[in-house]
Amino acid sequence: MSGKGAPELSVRNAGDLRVAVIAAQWHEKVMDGLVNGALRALGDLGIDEPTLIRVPGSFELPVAAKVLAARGYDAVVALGVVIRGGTPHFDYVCQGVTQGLTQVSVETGVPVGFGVLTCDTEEQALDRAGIEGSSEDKGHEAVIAAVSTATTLRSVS
Ligand code: DLZ
Repeated sequence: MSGKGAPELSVRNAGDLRVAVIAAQWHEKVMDGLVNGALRALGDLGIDEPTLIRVPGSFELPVAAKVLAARGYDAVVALGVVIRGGTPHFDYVCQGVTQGLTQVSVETGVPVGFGVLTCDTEEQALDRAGIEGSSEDKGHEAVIAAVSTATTLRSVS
């Protein structure tokens, strides 16, 4: 994880988990970085056959997350990029996806990794996309957070 105060998470015994990654399609270069970071994290954890589906935009992430959570996945990871434009649309999409994913996670009990970048500029998004020159790798982080939560919850059941 990165950012001031972020923990170093070590995830064990995750290889048998069923994990789904849902990725929006706006802002292709940033999304390619987020998806690659997420798949790399899953591979490192021994989760070799994750499900990857694409939805049109970030606003569609919550409904897809809800359907996959209901189908028995142990963790879901939502990836998207929303970049501020000249209208309030940015705020509505950000609010919808954030509240929607929170609701899915809490209502289903399935951890949902929040890999949605909400940025003022494309440069900010690229800096978090886990590509060459980026300082952060938010797709990777979202996987680690969701899978870590899933293994922790399983260990206390
Ligand atoms: C409409 C829209 C706009 C303006 N910007 C973005 C964006 O920056 N990132 C993103 O993931 N999606 C965007 N969308 C599309 C919405 O998420 C959604 O797909 C459409 O409103 C159709 O429901």
